[in-house]
Amino acid sequence: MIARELVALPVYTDEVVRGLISRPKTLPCKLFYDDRGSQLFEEITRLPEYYLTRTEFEILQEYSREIIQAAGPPLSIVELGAGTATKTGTLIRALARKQIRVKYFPVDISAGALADAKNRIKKECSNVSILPMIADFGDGFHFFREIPGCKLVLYLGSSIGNFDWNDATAMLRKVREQLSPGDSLLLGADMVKHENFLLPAYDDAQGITAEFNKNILLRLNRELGANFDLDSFRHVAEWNPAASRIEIYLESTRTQTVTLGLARGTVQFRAGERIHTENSYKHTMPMVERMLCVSGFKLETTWFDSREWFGLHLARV
Ligand code: AVI
Repeated sequence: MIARELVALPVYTDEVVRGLISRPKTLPCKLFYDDRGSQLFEEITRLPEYYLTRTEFEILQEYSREIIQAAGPPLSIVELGAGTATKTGTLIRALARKQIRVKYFPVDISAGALADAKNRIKKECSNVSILPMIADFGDGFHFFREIPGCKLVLYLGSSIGNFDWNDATAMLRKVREQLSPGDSLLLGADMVKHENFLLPAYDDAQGITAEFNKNILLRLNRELGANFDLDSFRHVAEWNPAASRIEIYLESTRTQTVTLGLARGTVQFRAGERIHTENSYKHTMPMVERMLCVSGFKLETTWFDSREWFGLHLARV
């Protein structure tokens, strides 16, 4: 009898195969974020060209008191996709000036990121109870029910921009379903600006974004046993004004056949053929208002930086 070794396929295998046999070829951007990808994204947030993180942080530093006043304490802060909570300290401190006991609930899929978030906020803000929650947003937001009292839900970093319209509104609607009158949402959204500023943010001089993009292929080689030759793909970032989004691709520089290892198949590439790996939507105020309204929220106040490049939008249920 032949002993066969059973090998568990990564959970994303079907999605990857479907994406690579479709026209145009696609890969889901959630695959960016393994340990190396998360590290590269942290590096991106510090790049001179990547204005998003810095600009949002400036708005928070300038307006945290106003934001907290508008949200209306007493409340708890819940941060979706908190990551390592690099920007949240100022808001928490502003709330701590208004209310004796502050509870902060960072929510993320990564236990490692949550541990970092807890340590950071503990150092930056005294007298705050930090209650990390591991959750996959795909499973909904039922865990909100475990959080008593009024909530200010943060969804920062323009993470909403990586969802297409239907997925963004479906996600916000699920958040809305678990909130009650008095609760609010603070949504960070990157705004439309000239492509001379947008494109370098997604194609930086040091090539960190290119490495971040190619990390998907490295991950498929490692976890699926695929044999993508990283040197035969180049990083491409384009501004699509009609769709109001930056589009990220990996473009094959030659005709080639890639084997998908455990997924047991091959994929052919023509020279110049692309894999679409990410969209990053850039918003106008009508887009933000409509997105919130369709999801059951009403936009109340927006805080911008001086160039109006990034907006923090406070919405009520
Ligand atoms: C996480 N997200 C908001 C980033 C963005 O700007 O769309 C992901 C990213 N992709 C390339 N650079 C950064």
